[in-house]
Amino acid sequence: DSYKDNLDVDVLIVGAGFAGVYLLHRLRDEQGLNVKVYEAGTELGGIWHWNCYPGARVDTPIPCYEYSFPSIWKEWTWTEKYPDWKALRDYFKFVDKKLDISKDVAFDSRVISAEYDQKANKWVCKTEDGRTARCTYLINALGFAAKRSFPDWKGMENFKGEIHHSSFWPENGVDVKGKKVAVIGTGATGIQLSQALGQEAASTTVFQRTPNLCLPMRQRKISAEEQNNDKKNYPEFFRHRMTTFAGFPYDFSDKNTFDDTPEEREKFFEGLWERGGFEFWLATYKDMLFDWDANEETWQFWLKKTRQRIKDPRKRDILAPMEKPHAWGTKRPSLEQNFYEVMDQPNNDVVDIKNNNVVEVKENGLVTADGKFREFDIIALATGFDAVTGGMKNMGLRDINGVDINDKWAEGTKTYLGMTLSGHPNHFFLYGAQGPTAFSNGPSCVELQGEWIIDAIAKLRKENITYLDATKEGEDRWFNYIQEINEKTLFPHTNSWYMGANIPGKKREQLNWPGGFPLYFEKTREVLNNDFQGFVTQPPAAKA
Ligand code: NA7
Repeated sequence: DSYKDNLDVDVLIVGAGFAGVYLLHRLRDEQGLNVKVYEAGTELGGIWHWNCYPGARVDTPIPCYEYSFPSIWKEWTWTEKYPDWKALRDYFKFVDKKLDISKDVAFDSRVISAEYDQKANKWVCKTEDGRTARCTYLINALGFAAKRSFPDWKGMENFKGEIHHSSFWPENGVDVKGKKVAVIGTGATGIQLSQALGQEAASTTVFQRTPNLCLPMRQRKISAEEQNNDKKNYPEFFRHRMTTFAGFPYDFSDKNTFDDTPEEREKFFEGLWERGGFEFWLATYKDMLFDWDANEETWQFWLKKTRQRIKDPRKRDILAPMEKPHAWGTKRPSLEQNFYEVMDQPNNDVVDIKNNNVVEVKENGLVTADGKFREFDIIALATGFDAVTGGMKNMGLRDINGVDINDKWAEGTKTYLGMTLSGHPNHFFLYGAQGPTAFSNGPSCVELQGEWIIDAIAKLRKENITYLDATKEGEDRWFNYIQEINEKTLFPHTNSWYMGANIPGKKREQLNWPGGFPLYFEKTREVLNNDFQGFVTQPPAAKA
């Protein structure tokens, strides 16, 4: 490895997933900067390097879930509308070959501290194994799921079978044939895992705290011919995805729920349902995530569609209960293929742990609060992540006064524009706190924010600005703006990772920008066009 040495570079990027690769390519090859990447894993791909559990696949259809670089999409061909982790890994290998990425990535390089040297005007980052990188610009490209979350059950270490977190699944897979498997959690991951394992293992039992209000994926094969025909529209497609609320190929309707008659509404819902994917979530009536009555209509349609798929009445009442667990769509729905049918099989089961969680792990199984013991050979933890903020809080990041980001964020998350932090000069991050992150998909969000960061750095260099630091006022304004939008939505009423409510002790707050892509673009561009409004610069930015 040629990067086992200390570094002194223009830009250090931390993380080699969609974001890190995008920024490395553009800053290095278009701007001629000296750029290197530190990556904790052993390959490119970010979450797709870590997520290799059975059934892992994207929830965003191609060509939305890929780079808009013509040199890539013109030559790359997928086989499925929603690619799986293996296809994503192949995609990153192809990107690597085309853009020569890996030569500037130091793998096995986990950053454990990042501090600003005020004399040199440089960030100094240290890796776990003692290497140092000094850089003018520091960019965190950690993704939103860089820190795993584990339950703190008694006796975990006593389990004699295999126990794996979804994002730490063994590379060579786990042989579940003839085995009794427990899946903990029903987020996007838990649904995919149990759908896959439920067709392979002797039995799969899902421990569900909150039902996932899943949507039909409508997966299908896509031929090379079909893709080649579509490619003439790709430039327009990539332009369009940036103009939608969530960076998807569709957007909310201009109508409110009750603008339509019940018959029209039923027909509209049917159409969304049949087209599948997130259309029922993100191409629906524009008041669905704002108005309780509107939301109820969506919920009732979902309930009817889903309950009719589950024959076992007990399982039906757990997986799709008559009582609404939370406003529909305020947690990211999982896209399933045959999850409900798989769970309905007599050898599979679902346990409602809402008021009866696991309290102890024995050497051969799990005990729930009611004292019941269930025997298992394999436990799959699909318990998610300290999402959105966990990654940045986990890398020893300090501001110019030495204040740790954990202390800075102890009373609540503050950022400016979801890309910078006060007291962190020349430091950018993306696909994290207070950006469109959770209400989006990786590639789209990365290109939206990445483009801003690239333009900001270009402007700094052009105007010979050596120091760019967000003000506290800027952070407060961004924070208040998020609250203002968020309070109008139904999101704050639900416990979700969007709200930081999945981690015990984590402050409950909207961690994402809930205003959609177009408004985000407008607000962030305004700052660039107004000489870094909300930042302190040295020397002061030139007036336009
Ligand atoms: P999520 O969406 O955070 O899901 C985690 C699941 O695990 C969720 O159902 C949780 O229940 C459950 N959970 C978490 N901790 C526990 C404990 N201690 N006991 C029982 N159950 C628990 O993570 P995913 O990996 O599925 O997906 C993350 C995102 O990645 C996803 O939205 C996609 O965008 C891709 P809860 O719902 O909190 O009651």
